[in-house]
Amino acid sequence: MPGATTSPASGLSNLFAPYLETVCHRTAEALTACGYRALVVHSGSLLPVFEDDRTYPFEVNAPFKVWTPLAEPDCFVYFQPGQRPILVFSQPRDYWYKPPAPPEDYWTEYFDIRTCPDRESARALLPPDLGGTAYLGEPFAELGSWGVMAHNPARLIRHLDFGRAVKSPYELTCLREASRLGARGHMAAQRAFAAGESEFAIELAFLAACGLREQELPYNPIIALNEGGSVLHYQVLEKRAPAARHSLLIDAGAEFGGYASDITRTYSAGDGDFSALIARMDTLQQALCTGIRAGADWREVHLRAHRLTAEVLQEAQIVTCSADEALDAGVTRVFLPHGIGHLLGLEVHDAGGLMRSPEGGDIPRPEGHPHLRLTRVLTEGFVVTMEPGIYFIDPLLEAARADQRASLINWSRVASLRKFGGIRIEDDLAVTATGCENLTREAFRSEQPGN
Ligand SMILES: [Mn+2]
Repeated sequence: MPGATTSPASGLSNLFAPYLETVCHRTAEALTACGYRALVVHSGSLLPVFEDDRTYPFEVNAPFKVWTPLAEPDCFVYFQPGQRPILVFSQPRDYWYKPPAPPEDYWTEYFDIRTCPDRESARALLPPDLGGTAYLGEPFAELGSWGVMAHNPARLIRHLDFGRAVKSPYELTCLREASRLGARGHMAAQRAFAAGESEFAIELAFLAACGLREQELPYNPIIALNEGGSVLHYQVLEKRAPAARHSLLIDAGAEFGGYASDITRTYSAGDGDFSALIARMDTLQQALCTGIRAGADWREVHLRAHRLTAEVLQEAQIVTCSADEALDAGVTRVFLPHGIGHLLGLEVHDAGGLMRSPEGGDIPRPEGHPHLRLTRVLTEGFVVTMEPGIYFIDPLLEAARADQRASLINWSRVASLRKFGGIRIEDDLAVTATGCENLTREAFRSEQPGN
């Protein structure tokens, strides 16, 4: 994979075989349960820009990445239970662009690979009768004549997505590598911040250290100096460094084998008071990580995060009341308006976080917490993020100031902290029977110079 100078590819082949077996087994069960004979998955098409001869950057979709880390447009995976999966590989005959070479990697020996020059000719390389076949992917013009049974059937997608939450040893290896690449990027970003660079220059430092281009990242990095940190998905990437430097909030991850890391760190430019608050949030984050193991109910983890946040708000004199009062009055939600974490995998916010079972039904979010993306009880093999935060968000503060919460908030303290934007500390955790493996902290340790 690009930039993976310590690529674990040699070990991946041995891990990929049992992983693919699991995928085949899971898919066979889902097909049977939903009444299909086979599955065809499309990697996606290049999307042209209106009135131009260019296309938008290609993004391969997750259902395709389940089968192969190949990130090329107009490829198809066909799977019929009991048979070797077919990969139809699209290699355009083109002299404007360099056609991709047929894949030769740790995963290719497990597929029957057939090469075609374009999407139209892909059909002839698939079985003639697709009558009992479900199609997954963005529909395209010729698909109507392919004779598939169903396009993106919701029940089947649900069955497949539910199983994706549990990661195999192969997937964990990819996630560890994505974490290492991400940690390298974060360490370079921290140095760029210390050197007084702009948000844009910090992003360039991150990309260079990961060895990835922007479109290869699992999500657009959030790189916010000063009060920008109060915007949860801040996207500006200011090209000029601000006159005064207070803080950096960087939420950025890397990708390996199609799997994402999702990492956030917050730094103070020197202010001791804000540094102490970051350290306090780090302690809170680690306390939350300590409670993660198979059997933990994520809704309780989220509510516990709010209790601990209330204590920090009280200790840091951001609220004028007790921690209990802050919690009961909903004041913690002013400072922490997002969920405490989510599933992580082929997508940064991975599928299936609310599902009660593959058959149907969602597990409701706790009342008053509409943004929580995960409500399931954790199982061994789940990979989740743990991302507590405290932010000084103007619209939420204004709303609190206009109602009964106003008297519970220390407004002069808030005014002095506003320029720092906020704090978020986010690690990726692989859940085990008795605890969890912190992929992010381990990655930072292993990427430390001298290791
Ligand atoms: Mn996250």
